Parts: sequence; structure tokens; C-alpha cells
Amino acid sequence: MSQETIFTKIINREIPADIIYEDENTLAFKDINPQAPFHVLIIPKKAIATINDINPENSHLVGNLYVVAAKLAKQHNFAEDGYRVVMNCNEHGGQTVYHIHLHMLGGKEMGWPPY
Ligand code: IU
Repeated sequence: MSQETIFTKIINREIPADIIYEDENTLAFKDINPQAPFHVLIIPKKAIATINDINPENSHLVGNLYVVAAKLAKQHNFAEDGYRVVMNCNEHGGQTVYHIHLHMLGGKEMGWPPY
């Protein structure tokens, strides 16, 4: 199931976002409520609602999110220091927007566990 969310509007430039990366399948933009000095959301342009909707046909789109994360980390010079990527799923995971997105957080040392 794929429903239109606010992220579809960002992809279609119907609402503004601070977009820092785009290619044919993927978009990355700054989170409006950053939890780290660098906090971006990396999303597939094709809407996939949750991790539960990933399958062999669309999994390459999810793999691309990690390719972009690695690229951005190098570009922004914190690949070696490290960073965190997180994808929340449904209510217990803390998901609020039902278009999968990889949170990428960098520029500071993260704590663990994340709660
Ligand atoms: P979550 O994993 O679904 O909880 O993350 C949703 C994120 O989307 C959250 O960090 C919000 O700050 C962020 N966000 C955004 O960047 N721009 C928006 O217009 C909306 C949410 I709505």
C-alpha cells in the first residue's frame, strides 16, 4: 500500500524543503526538527509506506538510500568520524510519516541505546 504523504509534496516541489541531494530515484532534505548538527532524511521517490512494505521488487530503492548516505557522509567530511542512520517503523518504532525515510544524523557523537 502506498499513500501520498507530505513527502510526496516535497518530491513534487509542492511544498518547500531544503533539498541537499537528488537523483532519479532518491531525494535527501534537511529534517525540519534536527536532532543533530547534520540531520537529513533520505527517501525513495516512489512511496513505500513502511519497512513492512519492502519486497524483492522495491528493495533496490531502499539500498539506494544507503548509497546516498555514504556519499553524503564523505561529502560532508564525517564518514570517518561516523554517523547514524535510522529507519523507524510504525507506532512502536516512532514512525510519523508513512513514506519510508532513512534518518541520517551526524556531526556529534551519538548515545546508545537511543531511548
Ligand atoms: P519519523 O521517523 O516518521 O518519526 O520521522 C519523521 C521526520 O520527518 C521527523 O524527524 C520530522 O521532523 C520530519 N519532517 C520533516 O522534515 N518535514 C516535514 O514536513 C514533516 C516532518 I510533517
